[in-house]
Formats: sequence, structure tokens, C-alpha cells
Amino acid sequence: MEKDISTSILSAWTQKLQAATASDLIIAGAGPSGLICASELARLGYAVTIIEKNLAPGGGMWGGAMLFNEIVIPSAAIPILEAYKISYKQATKELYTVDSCEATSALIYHASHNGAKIFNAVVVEDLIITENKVNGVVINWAPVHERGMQVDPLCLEAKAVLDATGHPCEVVSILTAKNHFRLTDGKSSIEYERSMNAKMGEKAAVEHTAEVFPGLFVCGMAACGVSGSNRMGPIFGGMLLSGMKVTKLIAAALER
Ligand code: 48H
Repeated sequence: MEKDISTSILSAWTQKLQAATASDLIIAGAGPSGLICASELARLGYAVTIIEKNLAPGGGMWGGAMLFNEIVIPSAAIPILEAYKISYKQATKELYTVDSCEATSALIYHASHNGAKIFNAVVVEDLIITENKVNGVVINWAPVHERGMQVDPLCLEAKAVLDATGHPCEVVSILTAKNHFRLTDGKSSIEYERSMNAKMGEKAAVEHTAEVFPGLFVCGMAACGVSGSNRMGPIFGGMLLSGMKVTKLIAAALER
């Protein structure tokens, strides 16, 4: 029995990882923006792999504001909550509150249930770049990476890669800092996010969701970081809408 439990897990997990060596899309980071994109593209039938460095996917949405586990959603993003069957309460004319545990677990569930493969406790530590295009990611176990153990990685190929790593914009950072590539808009380095301005930050997260280098897309808080836009605090409309926008951009790119 014990042997069967172990071999069942090993075989199922190995099949999952083998399939992930050639995905349509690899998403670095399982925060709200990345999870929305994963759910939507997986639902359309694309092969989506998510690499998340923490044990629990969900990113910065679990904690609400200063651990008060409620988040705020503006009216523009209410249709997304309805599509994902997430409950909400009206707080002001324009703003709604949502239990952050319900919202985060729903996003994880939909991504996984729609067919996206999530690898948690795994980190994207580098990119595969060939012929001036991002063609996949280099991964390692997060604890191995954090402890600085000298262990060589595995590589996963993909037609597109999405930086959904939030505040640190880790993947675009690797592209610019390590390879000195210029981004599509001509910038040679990322700007990192600016101080709090909820309205501007919410708008910027969607506006700067883009393909920033051939094969490399950015969404959510990472889009604010790359473009030097404001942070917005515990309001998550921009994250959800950015996930929706990048879904359309990537789907169009995959059909090119
Ligand atoms: C694998 C990685 C790596 C890596 C990081 O921060 P997130 O929740 O991302 P978004 O952009 O979907 O949402 C941002 C939101 O949560 C937030 O922080 C807001 C709205 N802040 C406003 C403010 O003013 O502070 O999730 C990113 C995820 C996390 O789970 C990381 O662990 C993960 O990416 N991650 N995973 N490889 N190299 N780097």
C-alpha cells in the first residue's frame, strides 16, 4: 500500500511535469493577475503552466489589508467576480468588499479546474532566450534557490511567457539586468513602482499590461513595476482586469 501511494504520486507528478516541458504559456507567479490569465487561457484549450515559488498559490491577495482579510473591488471588475462565482458586498457607490480567502481560493480553483498545471514551491530563476525571443523558463526548487545550493536547473519551453511575479517584476528584471536587452518601448531597464495613488495605480496596471519583449508579457503589479507606475494598495480591480487584458494579448499572439 505505502509503495503504491508513493508510485501513484510520482507517476502523476512526472506526467504533469513532462507535459509542462512544452506549454503554450508559462506564467511566473500565481497571484490574482496570473491566475485569471491561467483560468481564461486554459478554458480556451491552451496548455498553461504556472510556476509559483511559494507553497501556497494566491500571491498577495490572501492577506487583505494589513491582515484584515477583506479586499476592495471597483464596479468595473464586478463581472469578473460574477463569472468566478465570488460573493461581494457593496461598500460605497463605486466600491465593493470581498472576503480575500474566498476570492483567492476561487481564482486558484478555477485555474486548476480549467486545466492549468500549477507547480508550487518552484521558482523561475532564468529565461530561455533564442533568436531574440523568449522561448521558455529555467526553473529550480524554491528552497534550493533560496538556500543558494549549487544545483543545476530544469528548462521548460513555451510559446509565450508571462511575468506575473508582482512587485519585484522578477522575470523582466532577468531579461534586462542579465542580458541587457531593450524592452519593446526602448527602455533598457525597469523603473520599479512609485508610491501610493490608488486611482492612478489601478489604471496603470491595465494600461501597461503588454508584450514587453518578443515572447514575454507582463501583467498585474509587475506591469506597474516595469513602467514605473504607482502602487494602489488593497484594491484589486486592476489586477483582475490586467489578467483579462493579457489573456487577449497572449491568445492573439499564440494565433499569429
Ligand atoms: C515563481 C514567483 C517568482 C519567481 C515571484 O504579488 P502577486 O499577488 O501578483 P499580482 O500582480 O497578480 O497581484 C499583486 C497584488 O497581490 C498586490 O500585491 C497589490 C495589489 N499590491 C498593491 C500595493 O500597493 O502593495 O503574486 C505574485 C506571485 C507571488 O505568489 C510570488 O510568490 C510569485 O509571484 N513569484 N514565482 N518564480 N521568480 N517571483
